[in-house]
Amino acid sequence: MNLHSRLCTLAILAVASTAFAQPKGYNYDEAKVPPYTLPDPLQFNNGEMVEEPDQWPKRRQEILDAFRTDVYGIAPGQPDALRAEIVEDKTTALDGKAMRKQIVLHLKNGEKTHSIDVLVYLPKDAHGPVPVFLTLNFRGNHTINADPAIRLPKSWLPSDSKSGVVNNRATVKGRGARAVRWDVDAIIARGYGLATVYCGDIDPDFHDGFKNGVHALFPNWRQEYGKKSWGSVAGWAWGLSRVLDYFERDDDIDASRVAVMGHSRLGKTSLWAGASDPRFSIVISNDSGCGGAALSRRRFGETVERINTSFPHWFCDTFKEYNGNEDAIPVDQHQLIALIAPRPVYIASAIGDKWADPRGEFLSGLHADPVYKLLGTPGLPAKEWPAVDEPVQGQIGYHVRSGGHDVKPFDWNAYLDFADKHWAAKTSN
Ligand code: GTR
Repeated sequence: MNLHSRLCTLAILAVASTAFAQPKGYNYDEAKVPPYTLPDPLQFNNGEMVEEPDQWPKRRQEILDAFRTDVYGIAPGQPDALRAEIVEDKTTALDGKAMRKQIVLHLKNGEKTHSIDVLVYLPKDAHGPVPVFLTLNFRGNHTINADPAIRLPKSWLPSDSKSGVVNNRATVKGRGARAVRWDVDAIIARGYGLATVYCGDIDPDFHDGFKNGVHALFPNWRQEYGKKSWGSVAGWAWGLSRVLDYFERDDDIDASRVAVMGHSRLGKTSLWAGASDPRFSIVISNDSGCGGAALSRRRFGETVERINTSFPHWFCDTFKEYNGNEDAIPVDQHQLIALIAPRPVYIASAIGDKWADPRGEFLSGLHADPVYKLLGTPGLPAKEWPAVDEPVQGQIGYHVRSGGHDVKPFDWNAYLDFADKHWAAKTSN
């Protein structure tokens, strides 16, 4: 095991052991949340207020710029070239219920190249372009379903014997290892597609000084932007946007109806992807926690200092300046939700996942609601934290599920209901 894998394993063990008990030095007591004042999403940096919807784009840009420079880091635009190699085109799969497509996206910038494997399932009887859930996975496309035809990733994987990883490489033993989190049958049965990419195919999840993965396509970027340069979350989000670039050219996929969904660190990523790329039609974060939907100023569960220490590569280096000083961050995470407005956004929590601060995740939605209302949408149809297992679904959706840090059929069912509601409304427009 190399040093990186060992550090990752230690970090994972540390978090696993704290999933249900209050870790030393971290607050799980609501009464001990310190008083805090959130920055107002509707107040310009010069103190003036946004009064009318047409003033929002200007204020939105201020918030977006702050997240770029102080939280996730500044990412480049499109690379010079993106070529799609269709490795498999609509082969019958999943007992005849679906068609499988596998695509390798070849990215080129200057002399640098990088490739990303995309797996897509579409409903068998689809006529015309299909709306799709696009989501990153933690351990390789082949882990989301036991389907033996899914290509194994060639890129680095963190040590994980349960997912069949040997010497940081995927093996066939990993097939279907994480299928329990992927309700592919339910997605297909509702007439939607599922597309997935292994996050490490975009950027390996360890700290190498922001050099490998898609960062390598832009070798001078870090020199130019320094501590404001993109971290891994921004790299993963950038990769999702490139997949969307490809979807815009694929006649089987309705690129105007793509829901970006992610769990945990990949839920932080789906929020940033949706905030930074307005082409995503619906944005879904599952148990995203600190640096995702949870308010940083509450300092409940995982804190800014802790996340920046355990995972120094996820955010930009500027974010580290707010370790132990959350009140000084120019933004808080409710403004990340507001950046997605007026598009539908769904925030999901789990009651046992205290590390991710479920109440703080709800409060982000609540404090983004004024922006959604200003823009003429119903916003979040709840003023109080909803009861466990009772989803509320307006333009902002929310639920707190029973159980712990995970993705369950309950979560998928809520996302599918949310998509039905919003995409059906769109079709009838
Ligand atoms: C934990 C981290 C969380 C969450 C989680 C995950 O170690 O503290 O912020 O992102 O990892 O991604 O599984």
